[in-house]
Amino acid sequence: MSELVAYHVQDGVAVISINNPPVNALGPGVPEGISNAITKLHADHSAQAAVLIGSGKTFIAGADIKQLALVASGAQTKLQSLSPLLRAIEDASKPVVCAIHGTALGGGLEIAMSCHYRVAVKKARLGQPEVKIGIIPGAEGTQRLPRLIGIAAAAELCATGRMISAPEAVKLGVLDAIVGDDLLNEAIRFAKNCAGSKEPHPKTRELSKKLIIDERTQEGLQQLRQGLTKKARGMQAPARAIEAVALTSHLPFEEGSQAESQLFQACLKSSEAKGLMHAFFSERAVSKIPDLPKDVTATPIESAAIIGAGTMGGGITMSYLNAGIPVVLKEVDQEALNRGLATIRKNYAASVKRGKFTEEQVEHRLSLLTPSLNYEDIKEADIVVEAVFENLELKKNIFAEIDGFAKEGAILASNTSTLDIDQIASATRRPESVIGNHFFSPANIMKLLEIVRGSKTSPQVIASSMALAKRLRKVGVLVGNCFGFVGNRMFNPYTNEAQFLLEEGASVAQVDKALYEFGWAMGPLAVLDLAGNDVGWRIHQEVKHTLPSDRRQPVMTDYLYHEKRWGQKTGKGWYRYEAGQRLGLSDESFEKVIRSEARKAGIEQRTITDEEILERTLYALINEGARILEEGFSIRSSDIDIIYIYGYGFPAYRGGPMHYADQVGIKKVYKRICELEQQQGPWWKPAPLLRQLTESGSTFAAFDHQ
Ligand code: 3H9
Repeated sequence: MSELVAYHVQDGVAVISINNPPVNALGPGVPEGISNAITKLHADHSAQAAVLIGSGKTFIAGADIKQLALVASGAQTKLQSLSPLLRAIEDASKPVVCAIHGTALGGGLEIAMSCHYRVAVKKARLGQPEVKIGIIPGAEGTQRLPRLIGIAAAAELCATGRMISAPEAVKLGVLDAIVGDDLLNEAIRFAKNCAGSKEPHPKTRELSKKLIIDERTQEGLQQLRQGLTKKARGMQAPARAIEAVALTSHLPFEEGSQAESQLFQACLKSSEAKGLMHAFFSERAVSKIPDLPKDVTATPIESAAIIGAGTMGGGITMSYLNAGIPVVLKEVDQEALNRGLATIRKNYAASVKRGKFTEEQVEHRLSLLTPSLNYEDIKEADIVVEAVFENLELKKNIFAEIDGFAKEGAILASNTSTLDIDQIASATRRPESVIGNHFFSPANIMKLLEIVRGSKTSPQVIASSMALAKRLRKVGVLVGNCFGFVGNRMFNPYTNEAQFLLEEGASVAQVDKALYEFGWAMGPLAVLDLAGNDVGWRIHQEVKHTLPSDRRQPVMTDYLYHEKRWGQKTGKGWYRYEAGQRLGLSDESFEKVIRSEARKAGIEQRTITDEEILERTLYALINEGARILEEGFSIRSSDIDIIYIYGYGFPAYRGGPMHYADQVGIKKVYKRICELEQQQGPWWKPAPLLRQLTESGSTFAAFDHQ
């Protein structure tokens, strides 16, 4: 028997346990091991039934995504089919009971559905999450699940990838029973009962209930498709998952499974699968910090103090409260404090209205909040987070104050989005405790947390911030201390280029539409209006004296500021906004001003294609990303991808800007940037790393693994 799958008989029942840590993925050897165990079961007179169970913390979390990624990238040509194994389990002469704890996902659920019965502990979760990595269930999941729970419910689960709890799974009909936490013994008892039954043991593939698309189902599928056009914009897999599930209404199991297999193969070869699988592994790679000593431990964070109750401070406070961490929220005066508290309450009330939280949950969260006007009150906090206006002197003053009150060992974090952490740390007597925790707005919603290490930040403070990010349900990415860190440093050339394209003849709507259709959550000009053009102007005032004189600057910056075209907050910016509306409308008169200002600046007007818009904005992003990488401000190119997916709305199915560059081809990107340097000017100088990768025929992915 393979070491990955063990077989022993306990109390007259064969226990087949899978032991492939950490998540019992169906890597090479696991399907074979289960198959051998089923063969053994046939001949084993000491066993009247079998229990299939996962060792460690979970049942099977699905096919091995590393292997899928090899096939998706073309590095491996064939993927072993699971169908023969599923048939072998289902046709076993003795009942097979699947015992689930942790998660049964993807191929794991498909194996579970080929067993005659399924039981699980209450905390188990089940699902077909394949669409989240750009594929559909490929081992009969789209054909078996509808046979258990009907077309409408199966389509929803396969198209959204939503995981369900064990109680929901019982209700839907995926599970036969929830059992106590002594899973193995409970499952053995269940299996013995089944073995004693005279009834034939159910085979999912032979079930045919609820396989008709009646009017109600039709409506449900229609609604599902509509929802996906918004939530899964630009993606193929969800629609293909629905298509595969719907086949059960008119194709017998065998034919349906073959059709599913073809759809699965098509998805597996898509750039969407490559992008999403890259994002899956990149998200998990961010926690690996090469120079962090192995023995460093994170300080547990049991209480926090937030300085500043503005938009960011309020959102950060909610993130902590949502994670069950008590917060002292400090402001300078009662009015500002009241305003901040009112916004927090308003946001929570909206969450209750949307059904995200119950009244009780909100009450509990608010009971963890202590408003304050005194630094005295931050004394007990394990972490103090400064979230005030983006001004270096102000932040330094505040850190000097914090230093006087915070307890020894407390983490002192700044939510600065651009400023120098070392300068901020220099205002304290303990720079080793100071770190950047850059949240993204709205901070209670956005998943990214840029964690900025200063030159003196201690390994323990870094490890603690990384652990804290997980607790706050954020993706924490460690970055270096350069102006704008990773995200905003790259965003600047990206949005500049968007503005240059306007100045050369594109319209506001054209630029945004091209990038929205590429898959970004919003176009760059709409983002500037959301963030506030006054904020951009202020940052520009701080840095303009440091910029090289030959660096092209957008011509509209001062105009936007002085005309109060600050964006959504003043009802006009790049777009105009109707009262209470967030959707920007084209503003013809303003477009004329752009044309005239551009002409005044001597900029020639011409027709701009969508292709040029995409190249110039995206390549500007990639070029800066390459520079950040070679300067060591990001550990991996894939960390940059995660920052852009979770912080800036870059489409996950394109894998992030650096993965996108690999997909386009580094050589092509480099060549075009060289041309742009000639046509546009020195700010397009290619990053040396791009040249180096081009010359060695390498990629960002390969650079990460050096
Ligand atoms: C599929 O099944 C297709 C089929 O229809 C048919 C095919 C023929 N493979 O997330 P964590 C690794 S498609 C390989 O930090 P958690 C992960 O990279 C698959 N590796 O833990 C990490 O490695 P490392 C459908 C995997 O407790 C480690 O395990 N299934 C896989 O927060 C821990 O992961 C899915 O899409 C995998 N399938 O969450 C499920 N899964 O330590 C994807 C995990 O080296 N997985 N790893 O960085 C998940 O959603 C979460 O990992 C899970 C655990 C909820 C299971």
